[in-house]
Amino acid sequence: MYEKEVIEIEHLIKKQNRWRNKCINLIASENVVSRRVRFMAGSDFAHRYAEGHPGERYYRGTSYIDDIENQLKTNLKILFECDHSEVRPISGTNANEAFFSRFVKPGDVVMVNSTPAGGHISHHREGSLGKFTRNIIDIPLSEDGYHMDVDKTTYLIEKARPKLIVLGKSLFLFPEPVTEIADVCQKYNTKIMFDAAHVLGLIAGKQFQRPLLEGAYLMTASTHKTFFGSQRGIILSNMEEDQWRKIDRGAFPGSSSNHHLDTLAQMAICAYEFMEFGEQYAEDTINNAKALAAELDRHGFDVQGKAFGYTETHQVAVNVREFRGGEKVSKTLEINDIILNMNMLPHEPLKNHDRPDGIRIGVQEMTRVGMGEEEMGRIAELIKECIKDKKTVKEEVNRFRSEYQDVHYSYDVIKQDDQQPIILAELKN
Ligand code: DSN
Repeated sequence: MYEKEVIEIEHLIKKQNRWRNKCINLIASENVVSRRVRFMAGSDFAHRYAEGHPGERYYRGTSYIDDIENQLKTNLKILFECDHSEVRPISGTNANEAFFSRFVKPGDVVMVNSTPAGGHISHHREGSLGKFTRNIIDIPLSEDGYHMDVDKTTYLIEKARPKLIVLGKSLFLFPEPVTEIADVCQKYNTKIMFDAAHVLGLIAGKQFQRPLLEGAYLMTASTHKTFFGSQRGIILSNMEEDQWRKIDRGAFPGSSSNHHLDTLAQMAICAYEFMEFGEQYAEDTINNAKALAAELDRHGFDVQGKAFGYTETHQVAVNVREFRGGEKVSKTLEINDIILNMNMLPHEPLKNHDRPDGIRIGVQEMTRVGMGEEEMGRIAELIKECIKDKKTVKEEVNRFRSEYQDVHYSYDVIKQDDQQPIILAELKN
């Protein structure tokens, strides 16, 4: 009865595959997985359950996922130089909730980055954190808006004695001063949580700060922005065993039951890819972001963070108010197959959230498909032609992107005998 509808959905999936493969994809929270990882999607694990930990499951039939999950946990501990890794949350928000639910009690004071300052929705009153306490206060910022004001924050920690301070954010240009606040936090027993969703790959690639070595109590993250995917969440820490056991219960049974074994198995491959190729990838990604920022500045755009070298991450933020704001600019770019998102900037009031001044650009996906600094120059030119010169650049965007179809920093280049040709044919549809 519904076969026509099923066929229509299949068409939509294929259209999406074809479309985003022709686009310049600049959403800072996305990335692509290698073909080898993509080919593993839809394995038998997609049908299975494995609640609990490897070797102590509530279900039978889990020996292979036990082996895979153990390898992933071990490799994450190596990559992030830590004692504990929790891989069962199925998203970054799910990882945050696993922690908040076991650590934050009603009335506890928690300090966070505000939404305009880039704080993630799960850190806020309306998001996950708000389910556990309403006493949420914003971290004071320095005048430029992209850095913490360490003196004011120290003062607030002394006065408000927060139980937790949440660092790391979604508009994330520069490192957080974990080392600078570690002593005062220790003095008042304020734990530092670092949400590394955006910068996980930059940390693993050793091109960014190392929060767990600098004094963070734990690090949460999603796994698919600057890390190689698949789409999941993790928690990493060096905390004491008895504390970790509580967080562990927050992940299961607290915030998930089955933990989506299909993407877990994919993630185990992604971790190996990152161990081999991640350092170079992280370095190239940051260099590309800096190059794109400088070129956009040269074309006259109001690129944020200029006094600090624009960015130390995969992101570039631009104030496009003079072009009728982020909503208008991101729509115009989308019509031309350049995909990015509008974003509030730190100077804006919350009420601007659906018509913000800014756009946020992430270069991590285009870096993974092989683009370098020269290509960043071309992307800046295309954005300028589209927004400042009001030209249609869609055809040129598609032509340009057609030259970057392979996923680099991966084992895709190694032929898998009978399998590889099938993958290539499938993805070209
Ligand atoms: N809100 C996402 C972003 O930064 O785009 C992260 O969950």
